[in-house]
Amino acid sequence: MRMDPIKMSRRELFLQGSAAFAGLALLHSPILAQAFPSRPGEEVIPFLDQPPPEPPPGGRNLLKWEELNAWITPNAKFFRIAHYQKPSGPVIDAKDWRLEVAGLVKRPLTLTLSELKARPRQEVVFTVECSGNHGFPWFIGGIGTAKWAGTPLAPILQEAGVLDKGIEVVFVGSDTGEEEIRGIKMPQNFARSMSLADAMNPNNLLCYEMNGEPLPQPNGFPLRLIAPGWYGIANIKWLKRIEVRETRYMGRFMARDYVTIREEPRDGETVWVETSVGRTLLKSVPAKVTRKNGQYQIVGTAWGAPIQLVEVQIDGGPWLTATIDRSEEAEFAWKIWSLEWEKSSPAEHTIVSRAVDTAGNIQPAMDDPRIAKKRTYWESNGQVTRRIRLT
Ligand SMILES: Nc1nc2c(c(=O)[nH]1)N[C@H]1C(S)=C(S)[C@@H](COP(=O)(O)O)O[C@H]1N2
Ligand SMILES: [Mo]
Repeated sequence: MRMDPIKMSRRELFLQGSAAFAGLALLHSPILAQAFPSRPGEEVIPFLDQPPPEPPPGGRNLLKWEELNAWITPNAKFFRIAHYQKPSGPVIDAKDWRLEVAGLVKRPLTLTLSELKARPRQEVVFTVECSGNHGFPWFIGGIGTAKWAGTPLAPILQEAGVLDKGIEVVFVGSDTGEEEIRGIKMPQNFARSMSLADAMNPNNLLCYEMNGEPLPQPNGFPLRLIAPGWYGIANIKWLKRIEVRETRYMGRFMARDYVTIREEPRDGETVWVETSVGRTLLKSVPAKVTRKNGQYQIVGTAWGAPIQLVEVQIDGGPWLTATIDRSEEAEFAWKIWSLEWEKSSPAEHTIVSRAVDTAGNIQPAMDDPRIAKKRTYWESNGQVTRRIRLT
């Protein structure tokens, strides 16, 4: 399936246009303006609070929120996280590469990249957020939205024939590191698992394409898992083996790291709840403030759950309802929202947003016990406050 011509040209425009966003002043075309809440000739007012600069180049390539000008994040601007083989993971030659489907299956499979590409193709626009993206003080840019393409995972597991005792599916990356427990050092592959039921979800893709290009090396070339609705960590890159097991998988990034540890009150006592990072949570952020002819506009995004509405609070005032851009939407992608800032004044201001999902759940404030009683920073979907000075 190809994108319709209008979307195609718009996207190409964004890709080509990236040089124009080196500064914070934005150039706009009329086509771009209709796709995204931006006004030709507007100017971006940078926020006062900023994450620390990233060491260039080859770093994590974190999203600079003020540069957000499209629903889809171009590949060159997409963030990248590699825990082993830093900064950007293993470089793999597709010729020598195979995907193994092994473990508790009747018919183990070995698949080449061309065999995977010859299988039925499926696409999904999905916002990948690192679960470590917790707002200020320091990590806000571990997020991006891409159109991912690949072949569905479920039919491959079906073909391999999972045995009755197989309950867990482990996704093993080609990247390796060394882990040490009680003085014992062990070489490990980066890996995460899902229950068989979660792995069989028809949305899961063995993905080889990102925004119409082969998967870039830092994002997992030649193949990664795309698990729409899950935090970044579940989307294993540089995939080499899928293994069905009869026990829980307890590797570092499943059972020790990327584990949320929270205090919860139970009958007057504190219970410590530890959970492996899992599905995305309802979240929104103010992305940028723009000015045109003295008129200010706030633009932001909301994701992680089906969004009903987004509200914005300025300087602790009333919650104002933002307008959600309905021109480009997808189930697993962020929504773009905007708000005209009616009573702007030349002073320092705070801006905070909160999303409400279709079940009526409200994105928690930072002092909500669900956030405040969390001792690890993973899965922080609290409301993000930005500071700005208008002149
Ligand atoms: N093999 C492998 N897969 C991985 C990782 C990794 O270090 N190795 N990092 C994970 C994390 S923590 C995140 S947030 C996402 C980021 O995806 P991206 O680098 O394409 O943005 O990849 C996930 N998949
Ligand atoms: Mo992550």
